[in-house]
Amino acid sequence: MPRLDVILCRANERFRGEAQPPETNIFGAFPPLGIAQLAGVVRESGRNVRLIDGTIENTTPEEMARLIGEGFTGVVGFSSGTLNWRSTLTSIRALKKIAPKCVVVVGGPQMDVYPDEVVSFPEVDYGIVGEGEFALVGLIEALETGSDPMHVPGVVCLRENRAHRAAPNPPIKELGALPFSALDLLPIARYKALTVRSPFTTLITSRGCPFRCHFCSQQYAGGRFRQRPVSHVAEEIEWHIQAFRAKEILFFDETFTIGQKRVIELCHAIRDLGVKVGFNIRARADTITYEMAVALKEAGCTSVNMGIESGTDRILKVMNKGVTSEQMAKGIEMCRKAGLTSRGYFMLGYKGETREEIEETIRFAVESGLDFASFTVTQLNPATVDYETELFNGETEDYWRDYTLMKDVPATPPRPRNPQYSEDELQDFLRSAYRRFYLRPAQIGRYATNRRILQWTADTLLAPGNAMRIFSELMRPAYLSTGGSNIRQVAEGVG
Ligand code: B12
Ligand code: SF4
Repeated sequence: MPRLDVILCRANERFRGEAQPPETNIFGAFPPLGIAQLAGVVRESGRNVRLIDGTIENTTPEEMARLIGEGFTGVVGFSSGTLNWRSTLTSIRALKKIAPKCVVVVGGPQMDVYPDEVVSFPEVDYGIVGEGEFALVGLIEALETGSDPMHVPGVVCLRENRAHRAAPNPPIKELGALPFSALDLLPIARYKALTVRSPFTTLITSRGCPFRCHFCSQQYAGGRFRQRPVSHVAEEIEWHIQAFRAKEILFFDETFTIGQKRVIELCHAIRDLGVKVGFNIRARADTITYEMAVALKEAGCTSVNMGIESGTDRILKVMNKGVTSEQMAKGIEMCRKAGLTSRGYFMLGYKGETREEIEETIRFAVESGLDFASFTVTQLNPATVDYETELFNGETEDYWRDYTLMKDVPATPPRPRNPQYSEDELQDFLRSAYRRFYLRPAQIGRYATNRRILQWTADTLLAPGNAMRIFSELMRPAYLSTGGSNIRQVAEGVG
C-alpha cells in the first residue's frame, strides 16, 4: 500500500503584510508544540513527515506554499488557533493554487471552537476536532486505503454543502505511551524569546485543567486533566539537554503545580539528572506550597508565572477562579521565600468591575511582592463562559465566528460591557498600572540590587540581538498606535 507523505505546518503568526523577522520581534517565537507532537506520532507510524513553521521562517502565504512544494500530492496539516486562523486560511488558499491535489487537514484550538465554519471553506478538505495523534494517523490510513474518513473519530468535512462530523474524538488516556514531540524536525536554535535564554525548548507534562475560569476556553477543549509519568518527562528533558543543548525549558502546562507529590518528584528527577538546566512554569498561586517552591528552586526553576487576574475577592468569584486574594498573596510569598522569581498576570476591566476594584487590583499588584507583573485589558475570547453569556444576552455579535468566516469585523475584539468607564479610561488604568508597578523606587532598587534579577537582565535583555529586537519593535507604527496590544493584528486578520 503506498504511503502518503505528510507535511505539518504553522502559518506565520506574525504576518502583518510586512517583514517581521523573529529576530527583531519583541514577542519572540516559540516552537509549535502541537504539530511537533503529531510529527512524532506520524513518524512512528512509518511515514515521511516534515515540519514547516511559517513563524520562524517568517513566510508570506505564497512563500509558505512554495516551501510545501508546487504540485505536492500528500497530506498537509495546518495547526491553528482562532487568532491566527486568517493567516492560516490565506496560506491554505495560496497552497491550493500551486498544489491543488494535496489534502489539507486543519487541527488545533480553532477546530475545537468553530469546526463547521472552518470546513465551510472549500480549500479545507478535512478538519480534526480534539487531540490529533490517533485521528490524524487514522485519517491518513483512510486516505491511503480508500476507506471512509468519516469512520475516524474527530474528523469533520463538508459533504453536499453541509458540515459532517464523525464520532467524538476521546481524550488520550495514556500520555506516557506517546512518542516525544519531534522537536528535532524544527530549527530549535533559531527560536528566541526576550526573557528566556537560548537555546530553549518547550514541553508539556500534563494536558487539560481541572479548573473552570469563565474567561478561559478550557471547559470547551474537552480537556480532561491528565498527567504524564514523571519518568517519561525526565527522559524527554534529558533528550532536550543532549540533543538541543537546551539552557532553559519552558513547561507549557496550563497549571504545572497540580499535585504537590508529583511536582516534587519531578523536581527531584530533574535535579538528579545532574545537568544544569533552567526551567519556567505556569502555576496557580493556591496550589503552591513552601515545600514545592523549595523543590522547584533546587531543581533550577527560574520563574513562576501566575494568573492572579484580580486583587479583589468579588471579581475573582465572578471569574469562577476558585481562589481568594489571600491565597494569591500566600502563593506569591511562598515563591519569594524560596527565592523564585515570580510574575503575575492581571486583567483589568472585567465585566462589572468598578473603578475602585481596578484600583484595588493595581494596589494588590504593587504591594504583592511580585518581581514582575503584566496587565491586560480584558477581551472576550471565543468558547468561554463569558463570551457565550454575552452572546446569549444579545450583548455582542458573534465576532469570532464572523472573524472565522472572513467577514468584515471591527478593529477591536469584543470586551465586556462596562458603561461606567470608556476604552480611553481603561487604557489610562493600564498605563497607570505599569507605571505604578515598575516606576517606584522600591522596585527599581530591587532590580538594581537583586543578584538573581541582575543575572536575568544580563542573560536576556543584554543578550546579542535583544537590544535590537526591543528597539525595532518599539519603533513599529503598529506598536506605537496600539500600545503594543494585539488589536491591530486582529483587525488586519493576520493573527
Ligand atoms: C503555550 C501557549 C501559548 C504560548 C506559546 C504558543 C506557541 N506558539 O507554542 C504563548 C504565550 C505565545 C501563547 C500565546 C497566545 N495564546 Co496560547 N496557549 C498556550 C497553551 C497553554 C499550550 C499550547 C501547547 O503547546 N499545547 C500542547 C500541544 C501538544 O497541544 P495543541 O497545540 O493544542 O495540539 C494538539 C491539538 O490541538 C491538535 N492539533 C494541533 N494542531 C493540529 C494540526 C492538525 C493538522 C491536527 C490534525 C491536529 C492538531 O493535536 C495536538 C496534539 O494532541 C494553550 C493551552 C493548551 N492546552 O493548548 C494556550 C492556548 C492555545 N492559547 C490561547 C490563546 C487565546 C492565546 C493568545 C491569543 C493570548 C493573547 N490574548 O495574546 C496568544 C495568541 C498567540 C498567537 N499569535 O496565535 C488559547 C487558544 C484559544 C483559541 N480558540 O484559539 C489556548 C487554547 C488557551 C485557552 N484555553 O484559552 N500561548
Ligand atoms: S485560566 Fe488557568 S486555571 Fe483557569 S481554567 Fe484556564 S487554564 Fe485552568
